[in-house]
Amino acid sequence: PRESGHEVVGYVAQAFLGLNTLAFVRNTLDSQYRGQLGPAALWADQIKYTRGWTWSKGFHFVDAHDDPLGGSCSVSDSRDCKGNCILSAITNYTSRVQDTTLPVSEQDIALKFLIHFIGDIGQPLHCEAYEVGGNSIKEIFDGSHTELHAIWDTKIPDKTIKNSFSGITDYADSLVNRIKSGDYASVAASWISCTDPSSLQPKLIENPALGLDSGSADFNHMTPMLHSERMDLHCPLVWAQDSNALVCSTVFTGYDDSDLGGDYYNNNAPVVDQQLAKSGYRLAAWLNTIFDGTA
Ligand code: DCM
Ligand code: DCM
Ligand code: ZN
Repeated sequence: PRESGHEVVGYVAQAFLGLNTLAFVRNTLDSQYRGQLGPAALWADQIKYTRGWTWSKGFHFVDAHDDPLGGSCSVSDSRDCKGNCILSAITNYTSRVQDTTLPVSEQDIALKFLIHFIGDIGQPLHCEAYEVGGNSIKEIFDGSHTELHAIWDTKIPDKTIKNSFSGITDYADSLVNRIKSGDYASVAASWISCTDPSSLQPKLIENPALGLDSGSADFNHMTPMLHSERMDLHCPLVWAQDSNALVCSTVFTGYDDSDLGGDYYNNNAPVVDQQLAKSGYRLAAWLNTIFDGTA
């Protein structure tokens, strides 16, 4: 299924791109996307089960081994990101997107991964190990059988769009307005308080596994790529901790056997609005810091 949330994040970010960032996006992003981060945000899900790309599946989340039902939420890179996860993936693609020694096609891949992962890291259940990030928790939402993870990824944003907006871009526009001059205006600066990708760069290592292009026969045989202790995971870790805290404060609060399309939706739709707005604003600030030298 199409992931409207990812597209929303891309469209929100688009509204805040600086001139040099926009020029980079237009010159680098696959021409089919016409310079639009929204549609390009879907690419990482579209390819992840296809031949040659399955190594990227584990980059979409970090399995935080905390205890949300016991009321204790936390993310630790040493405990939860052994090998690879969304933290090391964001760090790695942050380096690659700005590595001009790489072919443009590789910078394009890095950009498309970043657009997607900065969306995923804002989803609380992408920063939680419990029940495979909620994928194993069966639920009913508006009469349909689904899982808690999918409710957060898809059902809640889709219902919001259906209830209140004419479509994905209309929803994104409303979030942009809330950031610029609405209820998010006073908090948006705090969403991007960790936005210095340059601090990551010097610590990055060459990455033979991800240097391969998608036509390479070795693509399915990647050696574990990154060692988190050799990288500065700082901002991605801060973002994951921010999302993971919501697992304790709201995802498993007021959650029962009833249809989650009712009170649970009403309680959590504002959280999803905020996380999509936040991820879009962060994505723009992250790219602007790289390509415009200012958030
Ligand atoms: N997905 C896809 N193509 C597939 C399988 C799944 O696009 N062959 C999408 C649908 C899921 C989504 O991946 O809802 C989950 O990805 P994530 O939440 O990491 O964005
Ligand atoms: N996912 C997650 N945590 C995991 C495993 C998967 O957050 N431990 C996410 C990735 C996709 C969705 O759940 O968004 C479905 O995963 P998959 O397509 O790998 O079944
Ligand atoms: Zn994903």
